[in-house]
Amino acid sequence: MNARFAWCFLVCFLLAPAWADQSQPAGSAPAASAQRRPSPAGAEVAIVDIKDGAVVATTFLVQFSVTGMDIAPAGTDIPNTGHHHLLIDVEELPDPNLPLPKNEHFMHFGGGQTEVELTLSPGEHTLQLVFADYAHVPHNPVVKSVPITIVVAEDANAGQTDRDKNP
Ligand SMILES: [Cu+2]
Repeated sequence: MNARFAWCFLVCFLLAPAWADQSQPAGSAPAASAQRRPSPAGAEVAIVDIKDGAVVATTFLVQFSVTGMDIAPAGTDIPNTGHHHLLIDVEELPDPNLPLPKNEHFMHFGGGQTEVELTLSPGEHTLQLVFADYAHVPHNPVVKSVPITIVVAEDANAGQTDRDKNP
């Protein structure tokens, strides 16, 4: 009786720390949703000076703003910070519990950049900003802009918005 109790006690005592260790982030990532960084109420990102329906040249400048949070480069885990992502022709946001993909539809600005000179094919395109943390995972709740549709004109000079880049 006592021996059995002691055995049980020993097993529990030895195994408990092992289970506890598995819940630490050191190993493979557990439930990613628990890891998402919070965003403060009222945090916003926006595309500056390009309105929904705007006609732009094939090469044009897109500038990003963020309010209520600060920019930190990817890999730097500071509360209330993140970096911009420009989503091009993405109809539906991917699972916010996972890092944003990296491809021609998901541009990362992990260096903390706040603008990009884009070159797109003529026709309609959608643009949307999503802010994400040091590990490219969107905050909770997700800080994103309303998607806008732009029309890239055939004529490189048509609709030039900010600067005249084609002398
Ligand atoms: Cu990123």
